[in-house]
Amino acid sequence: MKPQDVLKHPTRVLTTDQRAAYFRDGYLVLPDYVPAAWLDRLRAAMSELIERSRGISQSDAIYVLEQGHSADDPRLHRISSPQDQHPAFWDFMADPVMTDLAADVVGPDVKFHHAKLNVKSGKGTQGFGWHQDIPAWPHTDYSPVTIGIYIDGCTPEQGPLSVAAGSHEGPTFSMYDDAGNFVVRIRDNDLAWLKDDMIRSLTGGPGTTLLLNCRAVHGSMPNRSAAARPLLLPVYSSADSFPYTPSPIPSPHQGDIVRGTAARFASFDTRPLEMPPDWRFGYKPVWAHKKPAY
Ligand SMILES: O=C(O)CCC(=O)C(=O)O
Repeated sequence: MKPQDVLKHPTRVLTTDQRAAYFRDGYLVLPDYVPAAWLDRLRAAMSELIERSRGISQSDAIYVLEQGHSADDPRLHRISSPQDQHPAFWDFMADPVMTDLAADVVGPDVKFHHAKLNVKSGKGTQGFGWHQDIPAWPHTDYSPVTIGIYIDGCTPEQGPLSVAAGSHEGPTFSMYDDAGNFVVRIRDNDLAWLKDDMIRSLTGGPGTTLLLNCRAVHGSMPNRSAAARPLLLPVYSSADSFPYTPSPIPSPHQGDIVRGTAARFASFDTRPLEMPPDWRFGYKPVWAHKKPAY
């Protein structure tokens, strides 16, 4: 669904000014949005998943390990599809606390696409270069929104997600490097337009929630503090927005209508988008994928 059609529906969670800011800037911050009872449940579930990671020594389809990870000192970059590893995460992602919020920016019929939990363990955990998300999972329009929840909050030292305000209205960029690797990073020579005064560094207390349009240019610095910086990142779209490639982070829940009803017709926004690698052949970290030959 396109923004002009979303705007015909009343908001439930956001004020009309907040929704207008999301469509203008491509992102929105809701300080302390997620209630403490949910945060406690999510924290407990995350601890269980981190405990399980003590048993592995190499990144796999679920865990992306950080340098120095060991059974004694679990260090994680990311947990992929946490909603498929612990029921608390799916309960949360399908709850109105999330789905009503998504509905305010994608329309009343809401579809789940995928999720990840960027744990970003403390002490030097790597950041993310400037990138856009939609080139990894193209949809028929640009309704998809990532809703980021800082489970424990995020300080400036912890590598907050940073976004270039208004960049969702600009072009989409290649996520391939010169050697044809899908590196999920915009090349330096495509970033001359990015000025310091456009960059918003999104910090906040526990439960602070970020809405990020799928075209918004964003990234984050390494986590230099001693504490981990877990950021839960479920992705939703309008029900009438359809992915046209397999997902790099697959889930049995992909395509679930978590609010409202399924769509009979697809919505199309034909602004161009470079194709991602072919994700059909099982999981490899995205950056290990090559550009298709064409
Ligand atoms: O977790 C972060 O700091 C950034 C996350 C991000 O940009 C992503 O996963 O696409």
